[in-house]
Amino acid sequence: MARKNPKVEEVNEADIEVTGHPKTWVAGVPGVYHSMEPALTHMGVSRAAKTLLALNQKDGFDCMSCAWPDPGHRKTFEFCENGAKAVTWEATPVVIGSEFWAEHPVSELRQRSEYWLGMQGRLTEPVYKPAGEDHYRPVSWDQAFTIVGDKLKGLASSDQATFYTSGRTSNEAAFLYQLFVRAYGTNNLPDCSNMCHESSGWAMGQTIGVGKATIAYDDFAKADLIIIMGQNPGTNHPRMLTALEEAKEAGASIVAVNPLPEAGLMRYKNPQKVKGIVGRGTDLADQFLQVRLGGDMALMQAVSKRVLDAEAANPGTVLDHQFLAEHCEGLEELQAHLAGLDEAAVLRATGLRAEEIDELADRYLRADKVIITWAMGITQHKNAVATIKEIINLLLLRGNMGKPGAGASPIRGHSNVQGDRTMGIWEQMPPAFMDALGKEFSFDPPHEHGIDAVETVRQMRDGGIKVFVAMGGNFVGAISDTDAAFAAMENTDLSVQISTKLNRSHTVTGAEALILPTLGRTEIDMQESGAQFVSVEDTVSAVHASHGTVRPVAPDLLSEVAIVTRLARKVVGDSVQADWAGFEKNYDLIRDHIAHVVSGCEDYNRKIRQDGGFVLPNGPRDSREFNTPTGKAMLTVNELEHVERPAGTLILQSMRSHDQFNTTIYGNNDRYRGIKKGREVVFVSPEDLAELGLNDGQHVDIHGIYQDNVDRVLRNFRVVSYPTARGCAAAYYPEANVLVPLDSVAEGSQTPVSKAVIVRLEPAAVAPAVT
Ligand SMILES: Nc1nc2c(c(=O)[nH]1)N[C@H]1C(S)=C(S)[C@@H](COP(=O)(O)OP(=O)(O)OC[C@H]3O[C@@H](n4cnc5c(=O)[nH]c(N)nc54)[C@H](O)[C@@H]3O)O[C@H]1N2
Ligand SMILES: Nc1nc2c(c(=O)[nH]1)N[C@H]1C(S)=C(S)[C@@H](COP(=O)(O)OP(=O)(O)OC[C@H]3O[C@@H](n4cnc5c(=O)[nH]c(N)nc54)[C@H](O)[C@@H]3O)O[C@H]1N2
Ligand SMILES: [Mo]
Repeated sequence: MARKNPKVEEVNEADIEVTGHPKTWVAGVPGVYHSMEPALTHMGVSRAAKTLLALNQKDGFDCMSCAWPDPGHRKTFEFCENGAKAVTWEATPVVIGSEFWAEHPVSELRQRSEYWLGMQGRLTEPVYKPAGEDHYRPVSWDQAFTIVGDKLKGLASSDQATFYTSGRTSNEAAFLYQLFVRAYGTNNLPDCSNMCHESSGWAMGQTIGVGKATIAYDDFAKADLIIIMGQNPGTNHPRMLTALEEAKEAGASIVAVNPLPEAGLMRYKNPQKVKGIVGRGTDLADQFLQVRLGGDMALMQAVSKRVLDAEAANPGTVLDHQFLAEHCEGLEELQAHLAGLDEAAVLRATGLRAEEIDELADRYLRADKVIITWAMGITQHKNAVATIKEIINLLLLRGNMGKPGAGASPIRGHSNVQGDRTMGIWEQMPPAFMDALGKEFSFDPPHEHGIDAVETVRQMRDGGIKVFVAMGGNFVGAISDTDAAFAAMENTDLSVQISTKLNRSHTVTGAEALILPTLGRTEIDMQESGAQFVSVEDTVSAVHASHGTVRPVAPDLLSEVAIVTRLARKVVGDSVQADWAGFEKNYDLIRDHIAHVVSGCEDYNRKIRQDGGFVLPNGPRDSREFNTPTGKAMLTVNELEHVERPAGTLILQSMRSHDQFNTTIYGNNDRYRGIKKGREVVFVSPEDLAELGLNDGQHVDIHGIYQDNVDRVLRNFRVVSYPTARGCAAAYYPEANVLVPLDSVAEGSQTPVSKAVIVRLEPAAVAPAVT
């Protein structure tokens, strides 16, 4: 079955094609075609059918492309183009053979693109790079565990090791991983969420007592108004478009707030409906607010101010007085603060006209049930936590929480990032969880908080962290300040990556390095008691089972659960009362412990076997209960802040193309934005280009400007004239990470500010070679 040695061509960035304007609609017939085609070519009909037809089905596996929920009424093709890409990328029968490691020194692999690395195929056996050598070499699983085990046991303090998690890890593996790490003696559990929705968790935790969405899937179809902020669902949560279409058909209006006119926000052609194939599809956004980068906080304050003004004009008729009186605190302070809102500052920050903000306020006032969704365009800013608190303020004023069709909805990214957090992957889990964990396994978990993702880089750089272990992900590829991150990783003694496929983090290593290959979610996980399933939680807290459906690509792969249990046996043994060997044989035993430790997961083994799984309790959503120190939802006062840009500079955001999953690059096109055969582009508005004296098609060097005066630069990027908001530019992540300073983080959540880097564009010193 396995196939080896694919020929993968690196792109030549000189060949980039720009095909004019952004598309104004997404996902009709081309969506279906693009969904099926790669799977059929790469996997053959049988493997493609066993994976794609099982995607998001009851006895199949959970799509690993995003955390969007499954509707109660699933269809056979309950997947999207990008889900199909993710599945194909994982379930490909192409594998990396033993000879690969002798042929390719690490120093060579490091020069390769993420695209080339990922296209080499699946990792199939553990490999080890000794200190001072430039090659990995195959080792046995036992040798691999001995190397990590000896290193961890030899450290002077457990806090000299750090244990990263990406968001694809199952609940079962995540629960055991955090148990192992805490039994070892540290809370150093940074995760991808630190770079992602940490700001949402932070702001919502403080204001409403829970860091998760306060809505269920069905609420979309019940809403009168849905405001989508800083999110590009057409590419990153394509199945959300179906929910939005249903909402529209039920009478909802939709507002999109974004510096870019993203195709998926404008019009949607549902491939499962006739009018989606031959008609013009559904117009989605009723209003598009082309906000400036980082201007959302001002926008939310301005709308709340208008709501309060409307109440003042007609007392007793606008606010939800009963809800505010019973469930909220802080109304008077908020009123007093917004009374002094500087409207001129709002217009500067947002780049919008006052009438546009008036229109949004009118829509909000007319709607009884409002949902606000958001993603990275909101969370990855310096003022992200305050911005999300302002979103909560606006919702609370009219009781848009804990009633059908209304609520706050951060849309999570990785398919199980929310579940991993529920299972204890967080460097600062609350005392109640730690107590329950200690009691269940008869040990005393460490009390000091651990370090997050940014702090991990700092401590690796400064020598405090000696061992880096990653459960999935691509840490140095995903974190900010690429050069600093590379140097920090190289300053460690040992780096260990538990991965499905090759990426940058396998090529930038500690002195010694290990790659431990693992099963993916598509694959049958056969253990002593039979085929195992795992469980995951989506963005609306629904927990359900995921069953692999295809044969693993290689016989020696271990599941994530098996890797953690075997490592734990070497390192912590019976210092905690845990049946590590038993867990590997039968995942029900893990779920029995989850049931005792994780609140909301009581009776886990039974509930997870129910049709569709179960939904975790959520105070604000279920009963308007707010687990804050006062027991009330908190309206908060936040000083208006926005991104200032010196003359001659632009604010640059980093975002995803349509052909990638985070650092995984499936291809070099970005269909909806009209880019082909390359990624090294920078999108700038025609007006800004004229002002800066630059032309479409010209090559520029992008210089980051930051207070530490470090020269961060991306060379030779092609300028694309594009209708983005004035003063705002855009480039792709992860390339743009070179420009994001490590210390540029959101206040409170420490999330890297990936959506607002001040840059100066200069004509390229050296133009790229034309082939
Ligand atoms: N196919 C695919 N699916 C994915 C992923 C993927 O890479 N590929 N990644 C997954 C992950 S981990 C995540 S977190 C999500 C990410 O999902 P998104 O958050 O949609 O991802 P980004 O591409 O970062 O898009 C950010 C959007 O916010 C807008 N934006 C940027 N700054 C601002 C701002 O200041 N204000 C406003 N209002 N808008 C702004 C951008 O123009 C862009 O439309 O998707 C998940 N799903
Ligand atoms: N500039 C900038 N930086 C960003 C962002 C941005 O918008 N702009 N977004 C941030 C966000 S939202 C996130 S979530 C992070 C993402 O950060 P990460 O989660 O660390 O990165 P990914 O690219 O998703 O990780 C992909 C790798 O995971 C491994 N993998 C895939 N499936 C599995 C599996 O089932 N098990 C295991 N063990 N490994 C697996 C594969 O080896 C693959 O190469 O990046 C952040 N960085
Ligand atoms: Mo994310």
